[in-house]
Amino acid sequence: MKLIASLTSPFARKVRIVLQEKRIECPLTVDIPWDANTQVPNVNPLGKVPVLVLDDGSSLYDSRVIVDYLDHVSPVSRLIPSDYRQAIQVKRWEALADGICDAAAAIFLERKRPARQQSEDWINRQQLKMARGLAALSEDLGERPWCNGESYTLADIAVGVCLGYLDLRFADITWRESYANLARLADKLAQRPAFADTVPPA
Ligand SMILES: N[C@@H](CCC(=O)N[C@@H](CS)C(=O)NCC(=O)O)C(=O)O
Repeated sequence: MKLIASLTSPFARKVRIVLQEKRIECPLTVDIPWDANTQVPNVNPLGKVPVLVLDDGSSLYDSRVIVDYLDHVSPVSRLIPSDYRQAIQVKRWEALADGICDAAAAIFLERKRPARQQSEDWINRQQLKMARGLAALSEDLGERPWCNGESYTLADIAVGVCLGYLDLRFADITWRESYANLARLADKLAQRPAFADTVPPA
């Protein structure tokens, strides 16, 4: 098994954290899907990372499928509850956090285009998704210690990775000032070796 990922992708970081939390050994191949010589389309027709290449040569994508797979192949540190309703709640948190990352990545890419090709309407639309998404994360977390239930789950990983991606790409978004509860969660998660070891390079 090997993971193909870029070091800045929040989706790939989510998978890398899950691998570490579950003590699954898996070599990492760094491949940036925007590079001219990328090999990613050979293993994922969508040309996106992360991709998990299994021992039989088949590939798994996207990150949500991969983390689901990893949580089921090893019983160590279950990150998705076995109860179906609880599992769906965790997956909903993940969908929200990933969706904020999608909007953030869309803005990041749009801003890399030549100025005259950029659409402010498009950027505004993505900014609204991010703003509403952050407000929903904070509202749903409330004063509880973890996103779902009484323990650390994939929901916390997805939210922590999302907040880390905002810090990487949007230092001007002062989410810590607006949402003290998210800041508390992020600080707690940052103490975990799996988070500390996967901080994206600046
Ligand atoms: N829903 C996907 C999103 C993956 C994704 O957007 N990855 C980005 C890097 S952060 C990528 O590979 N982009 C290349 C492209 O869109 O062509 C997942 O969860 O894995």
